[in-house]
Amino acid sequence: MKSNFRKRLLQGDRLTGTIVSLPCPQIAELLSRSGFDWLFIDGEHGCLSVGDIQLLLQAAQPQCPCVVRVAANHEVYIKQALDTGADGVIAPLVNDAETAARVVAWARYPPLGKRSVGIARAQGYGFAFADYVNRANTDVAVIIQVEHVDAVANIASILDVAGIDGVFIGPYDLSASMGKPGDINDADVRHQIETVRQACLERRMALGIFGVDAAAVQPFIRQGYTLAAVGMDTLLLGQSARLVLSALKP
Ligand code: 3PY
Ligand code: MG
Repeated sequence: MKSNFRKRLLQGDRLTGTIVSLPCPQIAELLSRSGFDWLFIDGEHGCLSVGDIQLLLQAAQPQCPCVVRVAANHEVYIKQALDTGADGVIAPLVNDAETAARVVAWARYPPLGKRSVGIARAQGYGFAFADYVNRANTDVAVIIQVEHVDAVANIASILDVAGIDGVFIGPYDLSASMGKPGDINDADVRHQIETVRQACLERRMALGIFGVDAAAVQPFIRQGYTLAAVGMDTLLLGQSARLVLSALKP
C-alpha cells in the first residue's frame, strides 16, 4: 500500500525480490518477513485470482512492497490489481510502444492517464480515498516486461513512452520467442538481452530480470541490473525439501 518501492526503483536502489505464485497468504507473509525488498505477485503464471492476490497483499504489506504481474495487458487486470493495493504492476509481453502507452494510461489516474476510479482496498474502502488518489500517480510503479524479439527490436520506441518506471526482462519468454524455449544462456538470447540492457542503461531506466536462483541473477546484478526476482515460492520450498533429504539419505 503506502511504500517507497517506486521511489527506490527510480533512484536505482538494488531491489531483490522473489515470485509468489501460490494462493497461500501464510507463504506470502513468511516471504514478506524474510528480508526481500519486494514480492513479485504472479497473476500471469501463478494460480491466482484477483481475490487471491488481495489476500496475499493483506498478508505481506506493509512490511514488504508487492508488485503484481497482471495476467495480460488489459485494462481490467491492471485496474483490479491496483485496486487491491498493489505497489505497482508488471505488464507481461509489452512488444511495442503502443502497448506500453496503453499500460501506462491504465495505471495512472487522469490527467496523466485513464485509470478508472474505484473504492476498494487501495483506497481504504473509501476511508482513505483522497489520500490514495492524490498519491497513486507518484507511488504506483509501472514496470513493463521486455520478453520477445519484437520488443527488443522496438526497444528504443518503447523506452520513449513517458511513464515507464522500469523494464523487467523475461529471459524465458524471450528465448521462446526465438524458438529456443528455456535456452536462456544461448548466445543469441544473451545478445538480445544485452541490447535491452544497453538501451536501458543509456536512458537510466531501471532494469530487472528473473533468475531461478542467486547464481542465475548474480551476473546481471554485476552488469547494472537493480531489480531482481530470484526464484519463487514453489522452487524455494522444493529446493529446501530436497536439501534436507539429500543431507540424510545415504
Ligand atoms: C520470463 O522469463 O518469461 C518471465 O516472465 C520471468 O518472470
Ligand atoms: Mg514471461
